[in-house]
Amino acid sequence: MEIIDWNKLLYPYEQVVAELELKLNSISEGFLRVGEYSPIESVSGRVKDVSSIIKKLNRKNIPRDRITEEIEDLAGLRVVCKFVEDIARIVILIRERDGRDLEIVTEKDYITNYKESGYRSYHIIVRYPITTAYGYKELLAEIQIRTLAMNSWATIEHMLKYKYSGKIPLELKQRIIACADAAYKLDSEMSTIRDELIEAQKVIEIKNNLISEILENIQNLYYVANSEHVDQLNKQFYDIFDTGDLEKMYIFNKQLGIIAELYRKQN
Ligand code: 0O2
Repeated sequence: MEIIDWNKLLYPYEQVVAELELKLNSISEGFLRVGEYSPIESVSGRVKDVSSIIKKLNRKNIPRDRITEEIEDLAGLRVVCKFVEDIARIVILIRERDGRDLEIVTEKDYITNYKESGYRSYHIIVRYPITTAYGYKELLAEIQIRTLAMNSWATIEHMLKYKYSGKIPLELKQRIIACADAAYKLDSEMSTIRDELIEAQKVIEIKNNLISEILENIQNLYYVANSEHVDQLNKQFYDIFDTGDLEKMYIFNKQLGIIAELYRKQN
């Protein structure tokens, strides 16, 4: 039997994971930068470990020379979101990239058609192009999209499966299914407060962006203004910051603009 060079086989997948992780995180960052609610709570990635690959090969009777074609999740990305509604938004964002920087191979909706185990998640298998030390490749990756509740359930169930080598006792299995139903109910309840939370998060983001802008403006003033005056303005900002009043911060930022303009003209 030919010996598999696991390092050589899996190394390019590390690049796939790193690039996709960066791109998915950038989507989230983009929303937050403009003070918008991001449907993405967190992104993580991993390359499947060798023992897990061998188990899958044996379980699904896959020939060893077909690993990269048959195992779709050698590169795995997990996108976690707060609400079920966010999943659809993330799916749309990924579909928009189809034919651009990735190609969607298939989608598996385990939310509408949840698994017997109680597993809920939305999977998108993509073909992703990379240029590695070994040349150009198009490799498969699996993007799992799920809510925080679905994720905590799946993480615990996965650990139990591992503990019992896939053969979880019936009584425990039933309790796990009951937990999956409870997680589903939690997601449904959470959906009812989604709009309120989105509004609150938007205000937080707007405030954070405004604070960064003010601090940058104060910093820039040191180049053109008298430093005592800037220190005074700095102190004034911290007083306003303590009040937490967004309106006052807006007005203060506008005043900074006027002051900067006056100094520039004067110089
Ligand atoms: P690991 O250890 O996470 O890597 P298919 O032929 O498509 O039916 P396949 O290829 O196993 O079978 O795909 P499927 O069913 O979509 O599962 C892909 C991955 O989804 C799994 O990878 C798990 O990560 C996750 N998953 C699927 N079903 C369950 C489940 O019941 N519970 C949990 N916790 N996760 C699940 P692996 O290789 O099975 O496992």
